[in-house]
Amino acid sequence: MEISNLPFNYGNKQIEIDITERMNRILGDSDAFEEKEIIKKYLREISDNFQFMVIGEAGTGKTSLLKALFGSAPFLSHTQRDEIIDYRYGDEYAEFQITGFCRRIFNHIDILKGISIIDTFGADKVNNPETMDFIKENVDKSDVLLVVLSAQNPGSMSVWNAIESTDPKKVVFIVSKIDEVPDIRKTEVLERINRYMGEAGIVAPVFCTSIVDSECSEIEQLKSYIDDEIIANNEGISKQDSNSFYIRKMFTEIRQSFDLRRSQYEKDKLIVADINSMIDDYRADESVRVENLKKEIENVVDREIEEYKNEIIKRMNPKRVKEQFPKGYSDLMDYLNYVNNIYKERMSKKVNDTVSSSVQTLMTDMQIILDKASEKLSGRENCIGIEDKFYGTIAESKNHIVANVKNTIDDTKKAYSSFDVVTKELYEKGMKARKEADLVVGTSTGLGAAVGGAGGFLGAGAIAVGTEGLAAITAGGVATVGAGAAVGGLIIPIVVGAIGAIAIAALAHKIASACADSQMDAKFQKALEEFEQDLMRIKEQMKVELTRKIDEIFITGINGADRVFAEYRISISKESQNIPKLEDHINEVDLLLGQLRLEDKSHPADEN
Ligand SMILES: Nc1nc2c(ncn2[C@@H]2O[C@H](COP(=O)(O)OP(=O)(O)O)[C@@H](O)[C@H]2O)c(=O)[nH]1
Ligand SMILES: [Mg+2]
Repeated sequence: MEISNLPFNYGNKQIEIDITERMNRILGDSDAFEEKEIIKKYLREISDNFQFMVIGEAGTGKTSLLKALFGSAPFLSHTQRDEIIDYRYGDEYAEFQITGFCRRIFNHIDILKGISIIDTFGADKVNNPETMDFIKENVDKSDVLLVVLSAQNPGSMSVWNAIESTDPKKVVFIVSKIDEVPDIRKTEVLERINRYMGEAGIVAPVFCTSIVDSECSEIEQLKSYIDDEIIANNEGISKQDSNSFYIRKMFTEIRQSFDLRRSQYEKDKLIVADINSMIDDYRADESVRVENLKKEIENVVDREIEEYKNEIIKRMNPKRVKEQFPKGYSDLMDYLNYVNNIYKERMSKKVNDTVSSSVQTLMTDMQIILDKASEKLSGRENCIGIEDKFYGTIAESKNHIVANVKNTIDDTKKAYSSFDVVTKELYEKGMKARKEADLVVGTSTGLGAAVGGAGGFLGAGAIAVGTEGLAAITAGGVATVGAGAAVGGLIIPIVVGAIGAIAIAALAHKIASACADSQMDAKFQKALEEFEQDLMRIKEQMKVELTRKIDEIFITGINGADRVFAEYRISISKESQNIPKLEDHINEVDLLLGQLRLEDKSHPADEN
């Protein structure tokens, strides 16, 4: 709403409410404690509405006068007899019963912003002291008091009583329905009013108005008087004008700080975008590499299982079995477990070597990204000083986040390189320990007997690096969560699915019983075929399990590295929401300040 369209010059008041509310929001996340308090105080002061009030006897044209002054929109003409209505601005229409005789009506009409218009019923109809007190209270409170007198009874006791002790500077008299009064009477009425004013000690102008005369010049004069003499000299409004001088000063300061904050945000946004795109590219490359790795692992499994199968089948010649395993089932079982064990180790090593060489590549690439990111963060310019009155704390917290991310990057890089060493060590240590265990058990109970039990199937355990690896690394000085998360993902043990245990037991059993059978050859053949089928099924399961695990390792690994930047990203993303909102408020305040009419009053702004 253009303030030039307002019926009176209280527009500054509306603008100042808008400015103060926006300044309150602008200061919201700033450090400026003192400024926040000042603005809150202004808000409290300004929320007192600038009050217009009309009083007079019933039927004298009070409501009609309000309509003539403000436009007809909100005013109810035929209200209940004894009712006072307080018209105000609201986001939507609403009504509240303030007392038994006063209703407050909120309308979503711009001209009502910041003001209150009180329309009263006839003062001559007031029949209880409570209502009169309420009227008098509001007469005192009002900033513009319109006293409507009829030509018939300009000396109305009830009206003059109600205004007797009020400040005359805000009072204006209106003789209504002047069109119905002959000219000779008019002079007499004015004389009488002057006399009453003298008696009441009030000096105020009198306007004779008619709402039926569309060109009534006295209505225009009345409006000018209200503007130029009453509103212009209103204390509250002058006070706000001086408040707005301070707001203007505050605004200039915060706008400078905000400009720095925005530049900082723009710079951070670029850094985040660069880091994100590096990681996105990396993810894309990585997914190709992971697919290849999975194929490679599948090939390893295919080849190893094929050789394992051939190794066993080659030996399972009916005649040789009898010679080589004279003790039958238990001998055969020991042998099968022995072969199984060898292949288990072999396959574990191959799978592990293949995966770990890929993990090395992953880490090398990740280190390059982390280096680049770190370089970008080191080159990050600090736009806002931590001593900034408004945004020092924000600057400090952002610097802290950046430093934190850089530290995490360093730790993660360290963890990556120590992972390189630890992996190999643990792998070898793990393998050695397992061999020794097998050997101890093997010598005491016959070759492979122990591994023929629950643990005796190919790849039962974790390959090389188990949870031990994670412990070793996290204990090895990786202080931050980010690093742990990044590296931890790479150390998830690969569990190769169980193969062979059941198949071997079945094979040994079938072959042992076939040896004692007349149809030995045929049974042998059938047992081998079934063994082969079991192996094929197990092989497929193993491939599924391994590829799933590989996905898991790499996804966790990348996500872990990605998380290193999370805090920084989140802070920039929050800022991406704050900046435009603040910018909007700042532009609005700028515009509103330009609309303030301060030219014809003296206030501190003039002194500068
Ligand atoms: N002729 C004439 N009638 C008026 C004028 N002002 C108000 N009226 C009429 O006087 C009656 C009472 O007016 P209203 O504004 O409701 O009076 P209120 O009771 O003081 O609010 C209505 O019929 C109006 O049309 C005026 O200036 N000239
Ligand atoms: Mg009325």
